[in-house]
Amino acid sequence: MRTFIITGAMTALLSSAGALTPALAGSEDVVVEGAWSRASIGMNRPGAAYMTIRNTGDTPVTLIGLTTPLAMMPEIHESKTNADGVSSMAPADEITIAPGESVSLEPGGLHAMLMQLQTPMTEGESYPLTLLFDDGGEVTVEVPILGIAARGPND
Ligand SMILES: [Cu+2]
Repeated sequence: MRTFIITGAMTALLSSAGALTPALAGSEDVVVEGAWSRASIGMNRPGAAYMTIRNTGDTPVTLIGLTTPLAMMPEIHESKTNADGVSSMAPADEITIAPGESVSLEPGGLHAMLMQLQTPMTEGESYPLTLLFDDGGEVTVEVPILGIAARGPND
């Protein structure tokens, strides 16, 4: 890490430059690893995307939403299994990732739910998924579509 000694004049310069260019608080340090989806049967049921989102920076980042041309209503969901073994899922709140930490979207837990598919999800193809962060930053990842019974990015 570099240290700058900032004079008063430089501070004024930096803050006026900041007014022109939105300062991203940390999403530029986000790395997405191991993204994958399962192929879908048609378009009537939602798809899902899984990945690991890593914050390599030194400020927290908060994931606030998703966009993709593949689905009209992509949402972050969380699956839970209750004491009776019944699984359900609900939209997750904003997900904050601390510096140096990562969050896994995986079957049975957090996932990117792709509702209102615009095209079928075909094995061997891929699609772009954009993660939106609260600092205005966006990270787009190309998600490969694996087989219908895939259980992870390497299956
Ligand atoms: Cu879901």
